[in-house]
Amino acid sequence: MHVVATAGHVDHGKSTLVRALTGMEPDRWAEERRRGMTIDLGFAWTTLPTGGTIAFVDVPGHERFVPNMLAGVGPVPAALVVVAADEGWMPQSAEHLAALHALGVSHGLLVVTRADLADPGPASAQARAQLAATSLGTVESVAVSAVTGVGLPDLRAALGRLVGRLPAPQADRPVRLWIDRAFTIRGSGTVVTGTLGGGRLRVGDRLALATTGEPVRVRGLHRLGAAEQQVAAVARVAVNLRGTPRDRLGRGDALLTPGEFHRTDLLDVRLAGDPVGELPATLTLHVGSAAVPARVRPLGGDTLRLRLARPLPLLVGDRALLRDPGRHHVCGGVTVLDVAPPPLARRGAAAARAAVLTGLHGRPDLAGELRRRRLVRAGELTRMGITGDVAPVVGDWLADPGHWRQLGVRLVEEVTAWAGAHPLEPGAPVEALRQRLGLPDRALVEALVRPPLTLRAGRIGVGDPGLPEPVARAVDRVRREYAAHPFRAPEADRLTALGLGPREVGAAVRAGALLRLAENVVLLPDAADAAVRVLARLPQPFTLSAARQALDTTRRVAVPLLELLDRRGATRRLPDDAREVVGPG
Ligand SMILES: Nc1nc2c(ncn2[C@@H]2O[C@H](COP(=O)(O)OP(=O)(O)OP(=O)(O)O)[C@@H](O)[C@H]2O)c(=O)[nH]1
Ligand SMILES: [Mg+2]
Repeated sequence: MHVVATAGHVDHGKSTLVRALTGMEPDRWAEERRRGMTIDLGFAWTTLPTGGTIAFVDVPGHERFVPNMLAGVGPVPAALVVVAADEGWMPQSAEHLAALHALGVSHGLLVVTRADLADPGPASAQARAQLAATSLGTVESVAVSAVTGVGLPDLRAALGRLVGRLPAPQADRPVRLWIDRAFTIRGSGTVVTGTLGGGRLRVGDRLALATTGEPVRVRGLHRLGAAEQQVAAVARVAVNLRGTPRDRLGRGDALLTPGEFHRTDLLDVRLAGDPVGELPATLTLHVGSAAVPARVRPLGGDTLRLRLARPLPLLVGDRALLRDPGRHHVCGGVTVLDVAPPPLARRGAAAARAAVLTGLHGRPDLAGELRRRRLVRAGELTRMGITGDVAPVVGDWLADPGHWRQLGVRLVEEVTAWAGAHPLEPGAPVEALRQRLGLPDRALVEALVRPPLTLRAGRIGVGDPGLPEPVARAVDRVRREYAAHPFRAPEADRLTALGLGPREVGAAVRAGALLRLAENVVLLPDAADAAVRVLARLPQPFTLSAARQALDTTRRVAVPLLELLDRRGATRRLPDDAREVVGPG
């Protein structure tokens, strides 16, 4: 299916033309038929001689209803520009064309209607000249009369050629369905309609509302009035939502594939149109079917920062337009450059930002985005419409290669500085390094570790982070001195004499080089297993005194050592305070 919108001045015969082509009534409201004027969007469809289906979004021409017109045109890639032979080019012909141009619509036809009332030649020439200067460029033109039927077969053939030129739909993309109508059907509940430009909808899908983020569930789908299990882009579609009250949504909201879009109320854009310095402070941004008040801040050149009255699910490269509703004036077309721009706090920040934006063109540029953001989650970029093939540094973190190398160098510096300041600690804690480097995730710090850095137990050191060198030497001396009496703990002053003050003892214990039994009571770490072997040779159960003698040590050591072995489950304390070694069986 293809979707084409009408455009043109009030009363120039848009709805009559759609009716003649489709046999369907685009003016749905009684008031529209009574007044002979379209107020809101209308929808109708037909089969082309080529076999394809074409759906029309029929828009109102009256100047009061331009916002409705924009909601219909926003998500549609092609337009039928309608001009009446007997009236020629008129103000809303111009405003509608300005809107199509601002949105970058590049596919269309010129239809000169009411050709039975006047020679279509002059109106056609006039309109073609206007179109030629816009994104539509040179288009086919057809003169028709809905009264006599003249030109309608030619128009059908031209429509076949037009839709043949439209870009192929991308059905594998996430869904962003801009809602253009919302209503209630008794017995079914809330129904929304829209032009599905990309992606695929299925009954049962879970989607999210763009405005509030709240989840919704697809209960039923209609395409061209018929129920379907799934609908792929491009299509006009009606979606019945399960359990979502009608007042939760409306035109300008969107149904989104959950988690796939970044919603933003702050964006940087390029404006093609009026000089940015002369814009009013508040304008309306039209994108998709949405119309949202926007505070306008010129940055420099043709770039602006927009602060929206409510967040929208926008992608880099989206086309939108800015309009001044008071003056009935399309200020220009907007290309979204950045949907997550940095704050402009410092003086001169706006000018600096404008300089950055000069290099942006709204085409997703992953390498450039990484250069500017330096470190960002891949999912975050995808949600902004920026995809590409770059391997993450860890998890889904993407890094600018230059920045990543520099972080690696800084990490070595920080670890070295830490080792200087804390010579007895086995390396710097990852969390402390994360803070020093200002990184958002510890996994990034760990991913930066490469020789000569080593990571062990949540700390990063240079070389072996286990045991600081002076402590290792002192522990060695203890080992030599106590080899013959492995259960005799050195007294505090003996430890000090061996170079093990309280801080060094702490470092050795943390590194597992000494076993602490109690304050100032340390043994070598293998002493515990050795003790179990000695105790196992005693008649079971044994007393504290028997253990002390067998281990050739004092109560000062024996009491906490046995308690440690109890805790480890190597020995068991009996009710009469005797113990037994817990056998391997
Ligand atoms: N004679 C003649 N009258 C036409 C033709 N097409 C439309 N009309 C008449 O022109 C008037 C306006 O037609 P519409 O189709 O309502 O015009 P429109 O462009 O949809 O108007 P809006 O929706 O209000 O912008 C109606 O009275 C139509 O009958 C035509 O080809 N020949
Ligand atoms: Mg109409």
